[in-house]
Amino acid sequence: MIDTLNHQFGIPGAVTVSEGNGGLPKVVLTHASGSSCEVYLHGVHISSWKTPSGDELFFLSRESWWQNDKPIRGGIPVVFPQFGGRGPLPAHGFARTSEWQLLCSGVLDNGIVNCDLQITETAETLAIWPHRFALGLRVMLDAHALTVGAQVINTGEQPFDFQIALHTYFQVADITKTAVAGLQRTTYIDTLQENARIVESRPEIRFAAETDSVYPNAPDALRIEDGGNGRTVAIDKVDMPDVVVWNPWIAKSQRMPDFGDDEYLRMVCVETGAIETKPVLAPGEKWEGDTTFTVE
Ligand code: TA6
Repeated sequence: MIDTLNHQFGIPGAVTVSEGNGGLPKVVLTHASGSSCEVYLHGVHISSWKTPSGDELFFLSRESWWQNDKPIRGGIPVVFPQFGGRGPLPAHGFARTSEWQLLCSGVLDNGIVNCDLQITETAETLAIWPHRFALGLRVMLDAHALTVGAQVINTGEQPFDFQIALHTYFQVADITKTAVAGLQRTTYIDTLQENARIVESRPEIRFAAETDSVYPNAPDALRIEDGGNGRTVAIDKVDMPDVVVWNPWIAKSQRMPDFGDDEYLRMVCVETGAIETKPVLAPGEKWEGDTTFTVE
């Protein structure tokens, strides 16, 4: 299969399809600057995003599973059609454990390297979520930026609502020297305090305990200050109203079998999507949203 995909979608020096961890197929995008990213067909999981000098910007657990019925721990798990345990489906829905189809790859005139992937309903998804849909993801790699665009189309006969998120794990040198900026004055839901609604008073969110906060209708421009690496990642979202900030800290890290006990020290999740405000699609309607990550 990999040779066939490479023949169909490979572009010398820009796009290759190869065997990744666990024998799972992955698409590797390489920009002329030297930046790169890796997208597993399993869960359309972007597992790596590197700067032109080869610095890894995404966190990937050393304990991650690499098997078809489990999500990959790190990078960008795609959450759809349910966020967390907010419904009857498996946590975070089925998109991140589905096998995605590679639709196209290319290099734009401006040098951006891109690929499009998609999943549609299957007998398995219809059995737990009775809706026909097309969920597309477009990955666009530039020298210092990565844009991930999501698209949901209702291809059935009945309206449906859904939740969707890019559950992005960022690698940081030291969580105690890391801050998330841009959420001040936003009211957030603290899932660790019985979903208390609290106005964010901090210009910079810092970490000294488990953090699991949902910011509905958050500002579209955020920043992760990775003080330990002397690096900033800017996050710019369009039509993804909500943000989640998460670090499992010590106890939860110890409860996650696919996450090292000490790995909370080197990661932070800043997630973008539509969670609190569920989009509703009538038959034939389309939802689109995207997030751009820029390393500075
Ligand atoms: O986005 C935060 C969160 O909902 C946390 O509550 C935690 O459960 C995390 O997602 C990871 O969920 P997972 O199902 O991937 O272990």
